[in-house]
Amino acid sequence: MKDLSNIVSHFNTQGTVDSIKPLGSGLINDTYKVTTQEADAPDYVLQRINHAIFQDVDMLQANISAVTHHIRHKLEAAGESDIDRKVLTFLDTEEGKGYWYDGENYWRMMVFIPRASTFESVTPQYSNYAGEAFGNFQAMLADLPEELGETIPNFHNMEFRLQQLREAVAANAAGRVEEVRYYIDEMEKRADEMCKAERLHREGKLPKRVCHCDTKVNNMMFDEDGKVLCVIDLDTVMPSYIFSDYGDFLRTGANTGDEDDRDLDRVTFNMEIFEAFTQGYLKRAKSFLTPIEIENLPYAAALFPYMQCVRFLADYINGDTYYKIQYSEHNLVRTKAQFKLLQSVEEHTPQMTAFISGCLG
Ligand code: GN1
Ligand code: MG
Repeated sequence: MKDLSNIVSHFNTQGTVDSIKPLGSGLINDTYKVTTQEADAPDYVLQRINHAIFQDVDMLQANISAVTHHIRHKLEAAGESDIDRKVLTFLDTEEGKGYWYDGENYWRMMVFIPRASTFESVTPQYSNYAGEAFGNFQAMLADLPEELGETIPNFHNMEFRLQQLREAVAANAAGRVEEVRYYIDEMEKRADEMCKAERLHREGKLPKRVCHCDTKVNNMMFDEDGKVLCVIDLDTVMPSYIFSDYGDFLRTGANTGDEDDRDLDRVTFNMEIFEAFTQGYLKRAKSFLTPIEIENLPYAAALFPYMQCVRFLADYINGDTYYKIQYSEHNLVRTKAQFKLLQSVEEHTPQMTAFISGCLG
């Protein structure tokens, strides 16, 4: 706490720090809530940036700053109220930088959004708002003047993720390959189909747009009435296929179980959530999406459980070097749960396709 207060003291905050406590359940960065004593001073969020993963912190913070300023201007121009709760506000350090380097770690701070909640699962109604919110998010960023960097190169590139899995299998660093052979084979069976986005892009048929790329359901802030205030966790905002945002929300929001559920009977794809989310998303996004993007939304719904399965599996094989884990087979449990979800999504493909056609009619 003493060290953390010292870090906070390098930022231009208001008020006196009262407490600093861990916040949220992210798998990558360490997040804390900084509470201030005075009623008229805001509370803050302090984050230690995972520098092993986000290696170019200048690029990271430049992306986030471009995106948050652009959204703020859009909200102002639209005459929106309550803007401070609808876009994140990052603090500068006393030297005017967006982060503080303490010689070992990189830290940043933002204003804590009051009276807002995050959820690990959502109702159909909330999903509908979430769909609209991601559609809006992409629409607002469509005319971003800055070109964003890839904060994690090839982040949602399926060919690259498969290559990482194959490298992990070849190295077999933790001696776990035989144990997971079934899942490796299941991933390989689908590899060609799942790399479709990369092929379409190479053929000039699929654009990259500014996307959020981590649209887990718990990365959205909801207000007291269940309306989406804003999308948080902006580290991975970068050019990608719209499939990223559409697919990763469904991967988390439409899963009836948990991302790391041990009970696979709980893990299924919830079509009610799918329908509500898709309806909200298309309401906002159909005006700018191309027919190929729309036609491939069911593919996107499968791609993200698949990609996450490949990533968890590779990390398990590597001996758990990327994701935070709580117990030794955690990444294997996650792999199995994502695979079960993928199978459920696959069963629903014809229904998804039919529903999407209906939304366009
Ligand atoms: C990570 O930071 P967090 O927990 O929101 C990961 C995502 C994964 C997710 C799986 C930078 O997100 O890509 O989908 O875990 N972020 C990074 O839960 O790898
Ligand atoms: Mg998060």
